[in-house]
Amino acid sequence: MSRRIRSGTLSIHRTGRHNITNKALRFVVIGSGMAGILAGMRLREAGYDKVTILEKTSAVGGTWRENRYPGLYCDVPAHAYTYSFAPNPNWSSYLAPGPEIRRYFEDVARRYGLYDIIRFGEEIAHCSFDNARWTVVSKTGAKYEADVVVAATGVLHHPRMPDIAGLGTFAGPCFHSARWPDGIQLDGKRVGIIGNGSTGVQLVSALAGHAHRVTHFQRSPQWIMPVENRPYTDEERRAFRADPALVEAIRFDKTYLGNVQRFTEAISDPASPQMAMIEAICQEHLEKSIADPTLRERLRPTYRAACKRLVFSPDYFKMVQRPDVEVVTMRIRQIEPQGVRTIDGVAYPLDVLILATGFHADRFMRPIGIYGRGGVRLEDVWAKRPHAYLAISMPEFPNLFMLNGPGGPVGNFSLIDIAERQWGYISQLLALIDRGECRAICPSHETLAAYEKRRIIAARRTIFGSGCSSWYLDAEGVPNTWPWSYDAFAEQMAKPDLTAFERIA
Ligand code: NA7
Repeated sequence: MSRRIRSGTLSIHRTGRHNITNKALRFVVIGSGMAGILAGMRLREAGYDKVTILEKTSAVGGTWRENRYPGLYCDVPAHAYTYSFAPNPNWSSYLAPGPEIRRYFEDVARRYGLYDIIRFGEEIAHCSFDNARWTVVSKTGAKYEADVVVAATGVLHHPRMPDIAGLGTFAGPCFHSARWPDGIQLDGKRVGIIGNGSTGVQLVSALAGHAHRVTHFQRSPQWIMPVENRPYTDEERRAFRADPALVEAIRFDKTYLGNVQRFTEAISDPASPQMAMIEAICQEHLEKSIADPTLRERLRPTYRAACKRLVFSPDYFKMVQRPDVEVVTMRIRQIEPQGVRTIDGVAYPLDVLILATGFHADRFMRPIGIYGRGGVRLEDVWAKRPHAYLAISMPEFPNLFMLNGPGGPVGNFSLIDIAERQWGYISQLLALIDRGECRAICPSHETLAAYEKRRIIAARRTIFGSGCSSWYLDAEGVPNTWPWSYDAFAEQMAKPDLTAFERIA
């Protein structure tokens, strides 16, 4: 992508610290997941004391609060999926389990005093911009006034229920993976899992050997990237606590960072040697791991590796070869009271049915009604596709900034790092408002139009656009992702091009 950094840009460290001059600025942060905690912490750290975080549920943690299924872990190394300002020497393993990550976010929120500024049970109904300020109204009827709104609402939080005939007729427990029922007992049960994204694959690994039988229904096979996971020993953790440099060494491990770089370069150039390497690893993993040639062919995707988000697993291929695990690749015809029937007429009797069928990734902060300058509705602006300048801001929605917004980098790397870099960018815009150079700021229409045009052209050429279905794609089949390299992203986030913005006095 072209460099659009010009003179007149501000220089600031990407942590987003600046010397504030206007403590009166009021902030509302929507959401207390990873990104909301980051924003809240950074704002408090900067010295703002009128910061409110609004959270629709009763706990922090976002996706790590919503997802509680057995076997949940983050496929980004734990020490890399950690805030730069809050290293955690106590991670139990190279890839951290979900509940531990949730506790980490709770702990960070506590350590930084964020519980004092979080209002739980406040689901936002609408936000409107008028007279250079935002009015945020929650479903409880509470009203918050803010100069700046930060939307930290996450991406994967609206469960996608599959459109399968008879779904409501199943006699046993049937639920989406992100709606795990308290206390459900699966040991000794016949468990069906529909969907083989990261969630379905993790579930199979966790339930195999505990359930009486696991039946994994796969509409399209997945490329599996092998990954090693291992627990850290007490001794290692003691060493991490004693010497932070050891944690840094893992966080900035050359192999890991090299993988991230290789991955993002591969995404943006499917013909690259980097992509060939990723494909070779996945293919070799399939060839070498699955002994039965028939099963191997059934597990072989017909699209390119990394077209869908790569599934990382240390043991999925081992698990599917167990006698008590069955992979069903025949299409599902219907769900019946006793189980699932495929189009060849075969019935699979089940006690429990888990829908690991993903999320509506295009919702972002919706269904919140967001009304910008002159009453412009976000819903209308995003009618074709959700979009934003550099994934952060939009014309007519001044002082509304998104973390992990549409078109941002998503993939097999740390979203915490992405959000921190985005915050570094946003904080430079805030510095202008803070110093009174303007009351509000948003990109111009020309800026966004030119940016989106370039982004869409590049996005179609990425591996995500190479011919498969996935949650990366928008309604027109365009990957709604950052289509350039990681370095290009880092460079863009380092300094805003202020000529791209309209300043409102
Ligand atoms: P994903 O990656 O969106 O996977 C959803 C899976 O569900 C995928 O295998 C789909 O098959 C399958 N699916 C969806 N609808 C149906 C129907 N109707 N019938 C059969 N199969 C269906 O969601 P995950 O929760 O696994 O992971 C989401 C992200 O969370 C992941 O990428 C990480 O970033 C963390 P398809 O491939 O469409 O044929």
